[in-house]
Amino acid sequence: MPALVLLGAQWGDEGKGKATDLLGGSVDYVVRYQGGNNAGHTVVVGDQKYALHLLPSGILSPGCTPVIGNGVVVDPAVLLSELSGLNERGVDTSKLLISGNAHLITPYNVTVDKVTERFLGKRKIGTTGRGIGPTYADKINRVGIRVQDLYDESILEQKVEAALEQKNQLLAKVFNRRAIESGKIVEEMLQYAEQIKPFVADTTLILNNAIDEGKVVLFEGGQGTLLDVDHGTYPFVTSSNPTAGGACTGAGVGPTKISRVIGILKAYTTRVGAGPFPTELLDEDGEALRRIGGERGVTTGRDRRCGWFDAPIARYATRVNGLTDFFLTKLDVLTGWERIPVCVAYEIDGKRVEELPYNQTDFHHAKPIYETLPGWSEDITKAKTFGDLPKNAQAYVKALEEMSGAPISAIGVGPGRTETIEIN
Ligand code: 2SA
Ligand code: GDP
Ligand code: MG
Repeated sequence: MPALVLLGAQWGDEGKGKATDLLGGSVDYVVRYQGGNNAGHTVVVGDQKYALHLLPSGILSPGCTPVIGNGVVVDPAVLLSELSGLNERGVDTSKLLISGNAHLITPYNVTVDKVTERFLGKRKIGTTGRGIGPTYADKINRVGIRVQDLYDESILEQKVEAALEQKNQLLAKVFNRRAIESGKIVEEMLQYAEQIKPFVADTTLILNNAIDEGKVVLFEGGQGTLLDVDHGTYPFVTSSNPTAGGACTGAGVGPTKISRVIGILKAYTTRVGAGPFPTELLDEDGEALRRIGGERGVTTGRDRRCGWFDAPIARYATRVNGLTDFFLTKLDVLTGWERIPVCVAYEIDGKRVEELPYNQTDFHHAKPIYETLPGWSEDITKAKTFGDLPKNAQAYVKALEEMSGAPISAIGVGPGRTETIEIN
């Protein structure tokens, strides 16, 4: 199993951090391939809780080399503060590798993100305000600043000037804001350069060599399938490709090298930010899922929207990612419901639709068609094998597996490393 991808099958926050950490002991490299510090990956080790934003979750496994791939956008100030936060807690971060081709989030990208959201008003996306979208926009517009630019002052100056030329006009004319001085930005960026230098490497070469030598490389997705800029609920998406193909472009590894793609799937559904969400619950069930599941943004602290499990979403994730298997998470959160509705298809304009519609308007109109499964009341957090689960919990897992199009190979019954049932 030389290279595998682990990604979110829904709208993010499925428990990717825990799953990556769980595999961390048996992998040599954990690689982030997209997104940036918009991500919030929680890992609970014993009584210690870590919230990782930019760094790969594998950083907590001593034998593992964490890698920030070329597809990631890096806020250098956040990077350094996340590293020092971990160092203070005794975590060794010296093995970190960062691609010289990764793009940098600059202060003006953060400003543009926040100002744009304010400008959109009630049509806003609900971004994390971390400058993610504007940084990817600069990358695609070919005015981005890359990690390697920190080590050539004259190039850095030219690139920052070019990037600011249009932006300053936009900020002045549209948003009525003062121009941003390129000199100040360059000065700030250069402050970070020396501290980051030891980590900068040709990560594509290192990862390809590692795979060829039979080392195990895990690509850790941020956000989730439905937040993918191509395959998600556009425009209510993030500006990168969390789907499996993103691992290839975001790390420089060919698809023939990847043999397993794991979808992390929550036993119910959540999303944070704006956009369609057919099974969303605006009643006390939604409130209970939020409370019991602790559904609050790890980066922004926003309440997550909660709803029942949506099988067309899981099937879609299987399809667009070529999933080999699922890790089902947070099954314990559903303990105590007498009956649990599961969305099996949608009704759209009077017709039954089995698959996620590609048409945005249709998805906005989709009404869930539910099947209701019997619940369980027994505590399942101590379950170690599938057989330890109450019969109705077993039936719930089996029903989800049947509907989702790929086998479930692990089940989360609590946030801790050991609160996992592995199915062979
Ligand atoms: P952005 O900031 O441009 O990526 O926002 C665009 C949309 O992507 C959503 N998004 C997320 N959704 C779930 N979890 C994320 N990470 C944090 C967490 C979120 C938080 O783990 O809880 O703390 O709020 C994440 N990052 C981006 C975002 O909500 C927008 O809908
Ligand atoms: P990620 O972004 O996909 O890594 O997920 P988050 O960390 O944003 O949110 C998942 C939350 O669920 C975190 O608080 C985890 O500690 C927690 N978690 C993960 N797996 C389980 C599980 O099986 N049961 C419970 N109760 N909590 C879990
Ligand atoms: Mg998260």
